[in-house]
Amino acid sequence: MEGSGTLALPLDQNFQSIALAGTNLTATIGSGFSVGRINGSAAAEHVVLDRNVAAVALGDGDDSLTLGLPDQTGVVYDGTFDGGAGNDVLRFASTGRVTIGGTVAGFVSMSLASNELVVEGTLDLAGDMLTFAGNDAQTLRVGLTGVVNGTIDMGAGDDLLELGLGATLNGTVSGGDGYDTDTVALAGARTLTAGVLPASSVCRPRDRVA
Ligand SMILES: [Ca+2]
Repeated sequence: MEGSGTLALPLDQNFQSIALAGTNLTATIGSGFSVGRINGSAAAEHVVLDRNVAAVALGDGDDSLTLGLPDQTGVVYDGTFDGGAGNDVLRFASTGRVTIGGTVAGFVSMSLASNELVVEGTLDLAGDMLTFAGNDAQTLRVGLTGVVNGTIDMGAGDDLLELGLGATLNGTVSGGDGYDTDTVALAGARTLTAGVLPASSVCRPRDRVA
């Protein structure tokens, strides 16, 4: 799809792939159909999807991706969502808890309508720098299979970072402004690399298992 403007696409068939060349896309996928992948170009593309897809790669340019609908809850995004180079923005519109089950990388800003994000897949790749938008208190919960790379700033507000059993924190997570708390669930010995947690935070080990 080429040209400027926004294409509103209520799906009435499955698409293996949609290629955008500077065109914005608002796709209503619904429950009966699927989209394999959406590829952007070097130009800026703004994509709005009502649900999970297998893969989105927006390429260069200052792109944005909005996922979900406000009334959704407990949504798991198990696709691969790549903002590519540029100042790319990711928005999760659901007011209920959102879980990353796949991979999210290449975005510089993320906004969470629910203020709560669970990572069971991978958030960011090495070298990514991601800031949580908004001033509300936000929770980042890294679960059993969750991996967080890159440099993450949770922004303003009294934020909470929870590292569950088995969670992998390779990068750094900063609480930003506010009174921030990190909760680390421990089962036996646990070593965190120096500097991965914000210096201003309070670390409260819990769920300690002998
Ligand atoms: Ca692009």
